[in-house]
Amino acid sequence: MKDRCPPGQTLTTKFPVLHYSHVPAFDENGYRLETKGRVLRPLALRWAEVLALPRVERTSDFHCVTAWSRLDNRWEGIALREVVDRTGVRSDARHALVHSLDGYTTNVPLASLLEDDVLLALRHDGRPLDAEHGGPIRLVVPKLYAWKSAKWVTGIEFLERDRRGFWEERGYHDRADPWREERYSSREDTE
Ligand SMILES: Nc1nc2c(c(=O)[nH]1)N[C@H]1C(S)=C(S)[C@@H](COP(=O)(O)O)O[C@H]1N2
Ligand SMILES: [Mo]
Repeated sequence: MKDRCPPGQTLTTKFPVLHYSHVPAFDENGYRLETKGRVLRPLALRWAEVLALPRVERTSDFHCVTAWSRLDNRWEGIALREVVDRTGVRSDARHALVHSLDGYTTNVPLASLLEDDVLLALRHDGRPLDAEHGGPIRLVVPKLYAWKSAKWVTGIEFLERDRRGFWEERGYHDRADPWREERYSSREDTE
């Protein structure tokens, strides 16, 4: 297991809940999953259209910057790549800013979003995703610290230049690779 536990992390089988504010109310009728910015076809998918997208299943580890890691999470949902293909991301797009219902944002390099294990997850470990864990729809970016895995996702903005999100503006690292312990922005200067 050691090779799956990044430096400074402790394994847990629990699934702690962390967010900066409250669990937002989700309204199926008003919901839209939007893409904007450097795209050929901006999308505004209704909830029924989101549910009709092809599903994939991926098992991956989840590393929170508060030092717990939870192994072998079985996520089921829509491959982020599926959304990227449908919206047609322009060739000058390099970064993405993910937006959520609670006003949360987080930035992820486009290349990281295109990894095969990145999903808009609807189910976790065989059950519908709990609201407190981002249900009914959350991003999962397993290779980065969990604050990049935005809960209650409403949109993805594709950008030429990097733009920091909620925690990245408040002292967290821009990239957030747990294997390099990219926890705090103070480390960005020394790299
Ligand atoms: N929309 C939204 N997504 C969010 C957050 C948040 O406050 N709002 N917190 C992030 C943080 S800091 C962490 S550690 C993970 C925690 O996910 P969990 O509650 O499912 O364990 O969600 C991330 N996604
Ligand atoms: Mo976090």
